[in-house]
Parts: sequence; structure tokens; C-alpha cells
Amino acid sequence: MITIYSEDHRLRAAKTELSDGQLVTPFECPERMDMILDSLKSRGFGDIRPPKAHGLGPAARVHDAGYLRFLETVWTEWEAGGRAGEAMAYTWPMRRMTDRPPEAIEGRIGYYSLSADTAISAGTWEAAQASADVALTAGALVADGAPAAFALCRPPGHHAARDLFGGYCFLNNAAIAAQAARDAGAECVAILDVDFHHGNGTQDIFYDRGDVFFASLHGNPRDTFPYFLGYADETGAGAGEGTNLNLPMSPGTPWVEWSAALETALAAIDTFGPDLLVVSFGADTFEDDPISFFKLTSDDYTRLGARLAAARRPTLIVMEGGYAVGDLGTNTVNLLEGFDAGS
Ligand code: OKP
Ligand code: ZN
Repeated sequence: MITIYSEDHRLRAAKTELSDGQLVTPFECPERMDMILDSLKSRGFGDIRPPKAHGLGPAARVHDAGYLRFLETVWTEWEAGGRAGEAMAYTWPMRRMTDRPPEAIEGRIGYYSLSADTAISAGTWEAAQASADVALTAGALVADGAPAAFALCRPPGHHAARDLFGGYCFLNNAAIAAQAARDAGAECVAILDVDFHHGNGTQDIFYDRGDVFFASLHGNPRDTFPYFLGYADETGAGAGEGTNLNLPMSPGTPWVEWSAALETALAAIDTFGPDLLVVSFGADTFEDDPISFFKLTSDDYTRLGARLAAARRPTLIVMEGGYAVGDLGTNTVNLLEGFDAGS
């Protein structure tokens, strides 16, 4: 399996994350990629190629124009105000308030964000664009006939909605690649999100669309981030009614239960019959993940990879989360090895 990867992820190097009422070093850190790269190289997955630049056109197909302009300029505006810290929101348009983006950056950053865990600093926008290019370039390999490709994206993307950043995400890499595949002629695409967290951004983008199926296995939003989306009764709207499948699970869920939900999702995807399967892959379902509560083991990722290969669809694997940094390389390459062995 070929991996697409950009060194430009290192430009995403925020110093702060609001967690447990403190500013801590972000869980979503550059070292995550170093661990994965080490495992890729030492275990025979050394075909690692850089992305091609695609510009903002493909991102503009799924994101709001005002949102993209905001991402492009937020750091410059924030810094111009002489602020000591990184750019982060503290107030949001809430129930019974107005829906207008304010002029002042302190207000506009709240308008365009869904959480306060994600600080913006110099280079964030450049890294986010490179990450989308990684997904697009890997997607093009699959469009050109590769049975599968691995988009080693950082920062991740699945929490980024049409016009919202947060949950460590800015551009929705999987959604951008799925839309690009549609624009290149794929009739329908399925996105299977197996990151621990609900892919609220991806759901938001495709919720009313019948041509893109979204299925997600995740921690129940009553218990964990993103809290305000990801319930089982969210099934799609309009032309998209029936093309959104949420499978929320409880704290402590092990492989036996998790893999049963995986079968449910894959059966629904099979019925849908997509030309392309995009997998939003996070290794934060791991038993030792510091911010999550499922109990998958390292061997379970090998099983997951083999099961995805058995779906027998052209497959684009897109990296999302995974914060047990010491095990992240092993778990991610286990998935790829399982996939190749099952192919
Ligand atoms: C991104 B991805 C912990 C705060 C957690 C949100 C988690 C975002 C996960 N104190 N913040 O889905 O892996
Ligand atoms: Zn996650």
C-alpha cells in the first residue's frame, strides 16, 4: 500500500489546548506522525510519497467560502491585535442569539468554531491545506486504479463542518476527497468513520445528500466529545434520508461488541453499493488512548484492516485521531498490514 504524506504537517504546532480547565500541550501533536513513519519504514511500508498541491478549489466544494477566508486570515488578524497567546474562542452564537459573523476576530473565531480545545497559531492554515492535499492525492491514486491508498493526514479533519473548526480539525480531509471522487465521476461514495469520536463534520457536510453514505462507530455523544451530534436517530434529511448511520457505544466497549457494529455498518454500505469507500481511521479506539474509552487491542487493528479489505471496494484510508503516541505506529501499521493481507 502506498502512503501519501507531507512534512508540512509540522507547521501545525500549537502550544496550547484547553483541557480539564488548564492549558496543556496538545494531544494532537507532530510526534504522532513520527511514530507512524517509523513503523511504516521498519515494517515494509516504505513507499511514502508527497502530495500534489490542489489549491482551494476542492475544499470550497464542501466548505463555506466565508469560513475558508476566515481560516486563511485568522492568525494574521489575531497576531496584529498584539495578543500574547494563541488564537482561541471564548464565546459562541448560542440559542436565541444572532447568526451574523462579527467583524472583530475575537467574535468571528467563535462564530466559526465548535469547541475551545483547538488553538490556532502560525502555520496552522498551511498545514491544514497540506493535509487536504494528502487526502486528495491518495484519492487520485485510487481513482487511477490502485485498490487502496493511505492518506497520512495531519491535522485530522472529521470534526470540521461546512463552516466550523474544532476537535483538532480545520479542513475535512475525508469529505474533500469524497467530493473530489464524485466530481471525478464516482456515482456514489461511502464514508466509514471508525475514529473513536463521532465525525460530526462529515455528517454535517453530507447530511442531506443521497450520493454520499456516512456511517460512524463512536463513543456515545451523551458521554463524550463532540456531545452535540452523533445520536442513532440522526438518519439523514431530504434526499439524504437513510444515508446517515450512527452507531454510538458505551464506555468500555471491546472488539467483540465494536466489531458487531462494524458488521452493521458494512452491511448498510454494501446495500448502498458505493464506487469508493473512504475510511476515516482513528486509532483512538485503543484501550490505552488517553482521551477515549473503548478497549480495542493492537491485534484488533489487524482484524479491522482485514475486514475492510474483505469489503472488496476501492478504499481510501484517511488518518484521523489516535493519541496513545507510543502505540500509534504499531496500531496504524497493523491496520494497513491486515488490509494488505486480506486483499
Ligand atoms: C479529534 B479526533 C480532552 C479534550 C478532547 C476533543 C477531542 C477531539 C478528537 N480533554 N477534545 O476525533 O480524534
Ligand atoms: Zn478521535
